[in-house]
Amino acid sequence: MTDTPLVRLERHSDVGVIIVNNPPVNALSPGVPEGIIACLNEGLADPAIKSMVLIGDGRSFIAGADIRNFGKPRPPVPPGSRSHDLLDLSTKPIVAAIHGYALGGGLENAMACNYRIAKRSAKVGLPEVLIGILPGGGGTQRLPRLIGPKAALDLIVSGRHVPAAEALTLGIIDAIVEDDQDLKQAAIAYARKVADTRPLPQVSSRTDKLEAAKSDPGMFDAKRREIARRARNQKAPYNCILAVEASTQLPFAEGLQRERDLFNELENTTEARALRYAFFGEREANKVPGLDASVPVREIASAAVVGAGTMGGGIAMSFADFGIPVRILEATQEALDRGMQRIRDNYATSVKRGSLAQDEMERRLARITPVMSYDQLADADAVVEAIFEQMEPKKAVFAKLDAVMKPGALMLSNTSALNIDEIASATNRPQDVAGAHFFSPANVMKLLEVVKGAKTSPDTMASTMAMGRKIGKISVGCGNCDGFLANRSRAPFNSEMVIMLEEGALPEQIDKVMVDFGYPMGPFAVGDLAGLDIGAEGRKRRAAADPNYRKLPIADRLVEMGRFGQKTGAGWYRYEKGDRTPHPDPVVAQLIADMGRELGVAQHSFTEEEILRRLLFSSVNEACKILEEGIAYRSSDIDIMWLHGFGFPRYRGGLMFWADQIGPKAVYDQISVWHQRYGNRWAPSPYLRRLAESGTSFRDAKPGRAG
Ligand code: 3H9
Repeated sequence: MTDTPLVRLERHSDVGVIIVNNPPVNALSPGVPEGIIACLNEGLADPAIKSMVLIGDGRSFIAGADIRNFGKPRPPVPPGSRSHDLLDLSTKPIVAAIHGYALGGGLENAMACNYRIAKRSAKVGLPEVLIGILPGGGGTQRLPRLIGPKAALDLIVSGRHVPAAEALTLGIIDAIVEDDQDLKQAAIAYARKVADTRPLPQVSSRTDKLEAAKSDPGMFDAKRREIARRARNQKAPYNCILAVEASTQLPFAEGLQRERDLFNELENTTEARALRYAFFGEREANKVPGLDASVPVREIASAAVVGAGTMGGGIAMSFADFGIPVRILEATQEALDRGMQRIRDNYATSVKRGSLAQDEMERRLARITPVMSYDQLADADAVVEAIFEQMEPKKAVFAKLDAVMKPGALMLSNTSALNIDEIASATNRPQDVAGAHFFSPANVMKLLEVVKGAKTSPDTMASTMAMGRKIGKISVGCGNCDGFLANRSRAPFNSEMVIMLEEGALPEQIDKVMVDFGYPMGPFAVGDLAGLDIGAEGRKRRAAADPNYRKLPIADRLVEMGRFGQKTGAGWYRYEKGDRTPHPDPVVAQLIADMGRELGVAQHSFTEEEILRRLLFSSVNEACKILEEGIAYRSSDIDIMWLHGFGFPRYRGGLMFWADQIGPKAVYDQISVWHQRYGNRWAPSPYLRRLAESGTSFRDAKPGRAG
């Protein structure tokens, strides 16, 4: 018997069923490929077994290689002896039976089988590029043979998950099993049906689909051009293209070797390490210290939103998009109508773009009920306040909600900066109050910052985190302070970009550095998109609260001039009517030069590195203060917020991962120099100093004063 706890062979008379059992997702951890090979050999050696099935226990087929093992030394596996090589050589037919996910190495093993069947709800894909590598188990050579190089290129370079129905059309799978049918029984029946088929269909020996590449030799260069902007600074997408290209040029065995070489170039790049870190950081963010599985999570089956502005509307759409009925409240009929119209327009745009079907739009809209009285919100399981960012009106809303909401309702504020404890003080149930900070546009952006007030109960926190996940968000928890984790860590960046203008930099120069770094847009262009008047409000509030607050006179002057950004046709840039392209504006250049003189600031020229570091180090320093205060639970939470809230390039891991590549000591030394030169705003955080002295990375540092 070759059974191990990870893989076992079951005999169903003449069919051998190889079952992988490595919860939670049947990753190919050490022992799993070996177990598959052992069971395969046992099945081949047993004359009673005529055909075989490869299937997964639990919720998935096989979700791929065990990502935790990348970047660590592994014993070399000689060519030709991996599980996919041996499945490929089987003399008895093997049927891969897929449910849940067949991803990466999972699909690669399935493609080495002779047949593939999948449940209708299953998904398949080769998502390796999303963790900075390429399919290294034959996927780049088998998929082009199975579905043609062009379709394979599309799947491997995007890494997208393909639903079973599309997989059938493409030819990745041979049949679909309906979800109410028993997959194992269906696979056994299939295996019995094909038991005598010879020659066995073998993907590796197919060449018919490769012909397509001969008639379209330009497809690889076209793909390189297509991804040029999106994949800038990255290597994995280009190696994926080279590997698929090799499948059209080399015999199968040589193609496998080329795939291996291209894979080896990637495994330890900073890009791959950053993407693996982001993958695990997203899952780690779910875990709030002190909240374990014993904390009860309240079921959110209905929701309410107060305020039908841009944020409120987007939040209502987030609930409706995930099947949760939601009421949305406004004070006047006119505001309510305007809000509902904006929601309708947003959905209509998606329909026009082809990303949403008309009937689905109608279903989602039907889940959103406009109301004008607080009583109509009373029975919702969760309510999110999303009115404008001022304390007193927010407290008034919470007092009204306190009077009507049913006991146990989650009472959430979408504030991006205001004190949750003060908001909660307007109610008699501060234990039910938490921050639920959505990012704009709320129905699109994945981040939900969940803020714990002093009195927020563990189950309110756990339930709000779970609510976020239920509506497709990445929930990240944090403590309460002005700006919380996201906006507080970002604020110094926002100041520094304008302060550099006082010293002679131009918005377009700074934007270019950040776009080259990997941001989709430069920070000044983003400011114009969001509206410059919003930042001006926040600055007024901070200046009133803090006498040492560093003012930003250039930004304030711009707002005084009525330049609010795209919506007024001018901001940091000028805009042609009906066009969102930012054009550098001589009026702004003149304003910057005049203000620099007026303020008496010495002018100098900037290197790209100085711009990048001035912006990001200022935020790293603030993030260290946040970690020291225990507002952030771990440094990777800051990174996940920057990835999903601020467009930080994922392949750089996030603010703190990026800073770790430079090293806390080098960051500290530079900040100390700027502290001398620019004064207090650059005072280095003691936490950062301790890391620099002890040689501890941000990643390994513990939050809190001991960090
Ligand atoms: C590859 O295959 C390379 C090959 O070409 C061969 C090269 C030689 N490894 O996401 P969830 C953990 S590269 C290790 O919350 P869901 C995850 O961390 C791989 N761990 O569930 C979490 O742990 P915890 C290509 C993994 O239902 C738990 O499982 N494959 C792996 O929302 C549950 O995960 C991929 O890139 C893994 N491969 O989503 C697929 N996968 O509970 C990566 C998951 O401790 N995985 N875990 O936090 C996914 O995309 C999603 O996990 C999946 C399920 C869609 C499968």
